[in-house]
Amino acid sequence: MVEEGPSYVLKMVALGDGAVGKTSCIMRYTENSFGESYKATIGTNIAVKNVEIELHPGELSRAQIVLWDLAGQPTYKDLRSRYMVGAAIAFIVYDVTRPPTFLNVADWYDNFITVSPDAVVILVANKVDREDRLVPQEAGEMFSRWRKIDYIETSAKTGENVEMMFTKCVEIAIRNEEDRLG
Ligand code: G3D
Ligand code: MG
Repeated sequence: MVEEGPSYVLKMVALGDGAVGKTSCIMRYTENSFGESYKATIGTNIAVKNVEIELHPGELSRAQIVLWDLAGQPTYKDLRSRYMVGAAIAFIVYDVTRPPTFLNVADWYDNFITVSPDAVVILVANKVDREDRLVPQEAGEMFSRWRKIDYIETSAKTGENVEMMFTKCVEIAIRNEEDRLG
């Protein structure tokens, strides 16, 4: 028997430079699609995903993940206050074919952690399906060890690791909520 456990609403924000694949990861996760037209929308997009996770044997925790995604080429200034405030989770994406997007990860991280110091953060190396990769795995792992955050390699195109990335941080965020609420 699996019992009804507690339910949570978790805000999750997408961070990272323009065109790294933030929207594509969200589309892959919420609709299992790639290259659809949602990304033409202007402003902040909100997508919702309901998940059920068996964190403790025999008890299902439910969570509604509210995903915030800025359209266009975000700058740090766009990401002040309202966008990042109250986020339980952030995923910071870079494009492994474009080193400058990796070099900006530290700024994205610092900006976010100032606003939401207790949030779960995961670093996402996206577009690993591409043959013209330039940022090696070691670079992402270095950042991950330095800041003590998780690191994962994804392809929104093939779907590789995308679901796992979301599930992983949602699980950690739910555990944090549980600890916080006692
Ligand atoms: P953003 O939301 O971070 O700005 P998008 O990025 O999700 O809009 O993606 C930017 C471009 O990268 C899109 O191409 C998209 O199809 C492509 N892309 C995203 N993720 C991947 C991936 O994992 N692999 C590959 N090969 N391409 C990816 P266009 O051509 O539409 O600009
Ligand atoms: Mg986008």
